[in-house]
Amino acid sequence: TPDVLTFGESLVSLRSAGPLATGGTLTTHVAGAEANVAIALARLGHRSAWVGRVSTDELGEFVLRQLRGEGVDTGGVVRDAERSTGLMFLERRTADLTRVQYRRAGSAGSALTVDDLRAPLAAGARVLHLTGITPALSPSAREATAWAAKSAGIPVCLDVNYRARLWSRDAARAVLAPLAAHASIVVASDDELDLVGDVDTLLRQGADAVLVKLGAAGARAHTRDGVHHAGALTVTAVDTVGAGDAFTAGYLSGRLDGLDVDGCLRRAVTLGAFAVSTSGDWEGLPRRDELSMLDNHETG
Ligand code: KDG
Repeated sequence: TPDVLTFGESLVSLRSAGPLATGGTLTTHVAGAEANVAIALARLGHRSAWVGRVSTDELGEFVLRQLRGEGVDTGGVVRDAERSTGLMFLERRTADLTRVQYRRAGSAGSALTVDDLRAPLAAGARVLHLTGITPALSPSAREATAWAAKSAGIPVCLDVNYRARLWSRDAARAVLAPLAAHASIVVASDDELDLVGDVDTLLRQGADAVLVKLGAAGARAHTRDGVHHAGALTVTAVDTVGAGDAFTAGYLSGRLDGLDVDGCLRRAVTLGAFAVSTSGDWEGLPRRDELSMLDNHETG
């Protein structure tokens, strides 16, 4: 059984080196917040499994090959012959600013159902990781996410991951706050916290840790024993996409290794630093023997 089971939508990400409107070469990548977490964990030597729907064509094959190539278990993936794999265009607009467009409405990934998750959940894992992106994709994906959070029977990690292009803050709040009540670990950036309620309520509802990402100021972990803080490592930011996923994977990795909260936070900000200082959602993430590469970078 995997250490971490996660599910959601994986997309084919087409990246341009400059503004999309001026054309040029696109490079092909796999994206998706949950896939990013699964890959980050596998790089560190943990067993991770990703479940979701992908098309039966070459794009679906590409997603699966990439995940498998990174050592992610894809045994539970459903091939959907009716629908196409969702696309994401990512343009580099300025040296350190990227912009995203989706072509994912009606995609295979958005057609996820409760039935897709039954067997993988029954097989078990140490942690179930889910994000607030999946319930924004369709009514059936929303139902699947709520069902999984409720019936997991294992600790649940929820990364809020609010995506303004998918739904409004009010719509997100109505779905994500009840979801967070089932989570042992809640991850949010400071501007997302109001979508899942306040820290005290989350801790009272049973969360062990509420992680608040503060960007260049690092991150805080609120626990029943108090507040812990870790500064961000000072690195040159080239691409922040995927940094939150790397952060979450770092924290989960620390938990799986039995580290204390400070150790988990330290690993989380380290993975975040790898993600922002390399290009791609996950391509630049470290293997376990590379974790100490940034140790001489100061925390800000
Ligand atoms: O966290 C990075 C993700 O935003 C990206 O990989 C695509 O999952 C994605 C999404 O829905 O935005």
